[in-house]
Amino acid sequence: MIIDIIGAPTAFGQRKPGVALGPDAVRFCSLKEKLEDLGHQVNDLGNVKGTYGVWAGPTSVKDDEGLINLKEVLDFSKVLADATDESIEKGHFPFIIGGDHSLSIGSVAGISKHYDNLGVIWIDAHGDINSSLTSPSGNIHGMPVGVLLGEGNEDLINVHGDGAKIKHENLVIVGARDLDSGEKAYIKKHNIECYTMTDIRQNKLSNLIEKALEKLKSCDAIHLSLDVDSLDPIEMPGTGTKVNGGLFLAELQEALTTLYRSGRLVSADLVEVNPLLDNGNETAVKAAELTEFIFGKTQL
Ligand code: DIR
Ligand code: MN
Ligand code: MN
Ligand code: MN
Repeated sequence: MIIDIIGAPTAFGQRKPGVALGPDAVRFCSLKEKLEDLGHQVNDLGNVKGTYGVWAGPTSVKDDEGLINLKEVLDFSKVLADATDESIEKGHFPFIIGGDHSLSIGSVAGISKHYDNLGVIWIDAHGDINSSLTSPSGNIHGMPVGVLLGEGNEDLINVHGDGAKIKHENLVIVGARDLDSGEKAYIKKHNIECYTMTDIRQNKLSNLIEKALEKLKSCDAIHLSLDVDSLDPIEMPGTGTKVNGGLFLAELQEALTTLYRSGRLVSADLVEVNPLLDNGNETAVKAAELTEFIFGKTQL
């Protein structure tokens, strides 16, 4: 396949400096060469740039609706949506490296334009399914799934085309272990498929990915959104909101192999690598290695 690497160095969805350095850190781990070695053609499109730069200094100022950095997130989302839309238009596989998870508002908006029923597999310690009404923090990186489902701020919902970008039945959340009470209620109310860490420990991750693929069988394409905080902090120390009791690298590699072999993935985000919180460059190196499994690496 033809892979477009799109750096998305935004940090406006949360409050810890450093996550905007994620795209370059992962890229510097010979990412392009690794993917070329798997037989793909790889275009590194560089980093997307919003009007407000990469970092305006941490702020915790909430607007009247309870959101932090709304105009910056909105601006970045629009620019990124144009980039992913163009990549899919060309028949390429956009691989978006973040940056905080608010970037998925834009990345998925651009991709979903091309599909009637885009399926999304969201691998994360968190649900990211808050809205301004339920968010305890005001951080928009905790809201992209909510926005994509059509909840919360209208301007965010309407980025790159009016209305919700995904349907409740086309979403599967994997690895959840730190859901806010409003998120739990929302997931139950809308009967959203959600495999928690307990489910994963009882059933094996790659089997649950098979189940997710079955659940999404009527989708015309699948997008993977991979938050590195889904992995245990022992594996990925360099990320902003670590939660103990997470995935191990080997089981995620196996699950990504299952996903790749389905042949149904058309795009992916890899988010929340924060080099300033890393133990050396461990998280960036492991993120690059994990990416190889998204694109078909086998161990033999
Ligand atoms: C929390 C944390 N649920 C929030 N979310 C994070 O702020 O909405 N998402 N860390 O990745
Ligand atoms: Mn996330
Ligand atoms: Mn997370
Ligand atoms: Mn519904």
